[in-house]
Amino acid sequence: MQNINNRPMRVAAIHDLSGFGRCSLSVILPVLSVMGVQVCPIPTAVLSSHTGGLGEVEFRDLTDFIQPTLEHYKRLNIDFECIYSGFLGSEAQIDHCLEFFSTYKNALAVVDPVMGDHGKAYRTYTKRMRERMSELVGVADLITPNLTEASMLLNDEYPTAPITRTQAKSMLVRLSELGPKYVVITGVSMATNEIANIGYDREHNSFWYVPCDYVPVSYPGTGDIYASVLTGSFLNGDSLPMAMDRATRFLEIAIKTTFTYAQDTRYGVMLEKSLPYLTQRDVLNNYKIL
Ligand code: PXL
Repeated sequence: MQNINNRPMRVAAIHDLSGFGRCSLSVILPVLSVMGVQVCPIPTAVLSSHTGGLGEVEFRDLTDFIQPTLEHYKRLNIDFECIYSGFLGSEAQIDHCLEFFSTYKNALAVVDPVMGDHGKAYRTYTKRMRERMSELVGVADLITPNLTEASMLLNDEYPTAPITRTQAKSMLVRLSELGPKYVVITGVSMATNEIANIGYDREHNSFWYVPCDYVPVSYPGTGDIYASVLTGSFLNGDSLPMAMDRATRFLEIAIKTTFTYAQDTRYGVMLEKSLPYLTQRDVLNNYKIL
């Protein structure tokens, strides 16, 4: 997709680069590229692997890289259609992301508030960082927390039981009240016995529900892939439910494909086998009204 500037849409992606385990920039780059979007990666840290159970990880913090990178881009006078932040390695990085968002005010501000999963915070996330994440969420147009992160942002107890439509809508609206006009919560166990991704578009006051096939395993990086497909889809002109549907269907393909190979789940999803799906511009309609 070309925009009015006669070039592909351009995204500044402020995330970590984890070498092994298929998450963060390692998956964000191929996903957005194959969707026809240019990614300018701004690594917040370099790690030998993700932190999800692969032992002692080599970690180099790159906090002092972000702000000078922004200064360079300002000197170059380049524009971005989207600023997209994710896993952050230190509290100061939140300030640097805020600077990025305020510099490119017209860009779509996507914040994936990567903080935890399965009801628990990631070990690199301090209490203070979790608190400050709400400031970043406050300037976002679109956020994509999983249920753990949504509960943390709202200071709610993590719901251990499936949630009702009313509870789901309440969480979406309260998250939107923090700032973002589009909210998507991923991996929600619903009282209907389905796992679904749910969304809210404040401007149109519409609530969306996209059920997913249940697979009895969980892989790291799937949140990064989901948020990236959603962002790419949005930049390509899809509506919120269409983008949610595209991201959900892609994750289903990637997860099911990987599951058939019975690989160690810590190695992430076999993106290499699934990426061709994203070159299609199918019209999807598996979304429902929540
Ligand atoms: O996918 C989220 C993520 C990103 N970056 C790092 C991680 C994780 C999840 O474990 O460890 C370094």
